[in-house]
Amino acid sequence: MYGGGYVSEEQRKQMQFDDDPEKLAAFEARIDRGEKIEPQDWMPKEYRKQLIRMIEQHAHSEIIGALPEGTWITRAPGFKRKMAIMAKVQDEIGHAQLLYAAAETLGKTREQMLNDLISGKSKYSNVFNYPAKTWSDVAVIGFLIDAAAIVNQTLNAKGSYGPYCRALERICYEEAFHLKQGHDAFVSLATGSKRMREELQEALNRWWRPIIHFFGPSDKQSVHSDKLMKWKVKMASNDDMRNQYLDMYVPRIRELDLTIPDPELRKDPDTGRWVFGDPNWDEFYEVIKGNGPCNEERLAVRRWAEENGTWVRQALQPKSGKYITPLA
Ligand code: FAQ
Repeated sequence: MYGGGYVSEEQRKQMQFDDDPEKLAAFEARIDRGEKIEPQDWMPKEYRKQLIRMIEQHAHSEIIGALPEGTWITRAPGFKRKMAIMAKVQDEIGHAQLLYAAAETLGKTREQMLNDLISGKSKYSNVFNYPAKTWSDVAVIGFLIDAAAIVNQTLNAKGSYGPYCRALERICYEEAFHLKQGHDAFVSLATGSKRMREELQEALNRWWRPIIHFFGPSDKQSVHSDKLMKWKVKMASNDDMRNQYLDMYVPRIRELDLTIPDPELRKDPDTGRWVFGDPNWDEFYEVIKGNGPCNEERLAVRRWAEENGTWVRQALQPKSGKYITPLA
């Protein structure tokens, strides 16, 4: 089983011990009152570390997330869709900018974050390690993955860390637009010719499992949820977010007469929760460990960008000698 990033009981005690108990109590009281924590405020080491991890992974997901759709800018059907997907990809890079800036307020530089991405040390969302083989894949990403991101981000925008929440709020406005373009592309295919419907169904079959994985492992397997929810960084558990998403989007897929590729998927009338078939969590852990179908290809693009952008950063280098990162 996957063990990356696991915080042992020993480490956990050490982290608690390192923090002044009085300051910790005052900090937690502020969180309980719903106050925002700002960069200059005292915060436990573990809160800072967790926020850096999560915001950084989110930022990486945006720049890597631009790649599957980016390859479709020139191939999107028609001028309007080319324009829309180009604008969306540009927005995603902008989201990465906002998120890297929010993570920087916690003390990790952009250069360190990008190095950790390129070296494979940092994670990013599992879903972007799958290929966008057809235009239908782009429609699935634009509708169903953007929708999943919005469920997560709308909740977490009400969280405790000011800079992250403000970045999420802005990102959600833009993603609501992305969702409209994704939905429009998805519905056009679903209501199009027999061939278009078949292609969309095939794309849905490919993406359904990664989408279930998107919200993270089940609550029982989640490593960080308890602490993050206590400190209001995560405003709902992985299973609760996944359930909320299924509530909203299963009916919207089914009303288009498409088949969700999970015969066991049903809503339990007693619990009000969705029950689904085994989503193969081993596949999820392999993908986030770097062994998914496109991990190498995605990181190779970022390495290429780093290497080929060096001369630009050098040309822009101020006299102070401060290194200018690719996204600065
Ligand atoms: N992918 O203990 P938990 C987007 C890792 S933005 C990869 O449950 P946590 C926009 C996790 O890091 C998409 N790894 O973790 C867009 C941990 O490993 P670590 C990104 C995952 O943090 C749309 C381990 O598993 N969104 O899509 C994933 O409490 C369309 C144990 O898991 C965000 O990043 C995963 N899906 O909960 C762009 C939102 N799930 O670090 C282009 C912010 C879990 O110990 C086109 N992040 N892991 O080595 C979050 O809300 C949380 O971090 C979760 C995971 C919910 C993703």
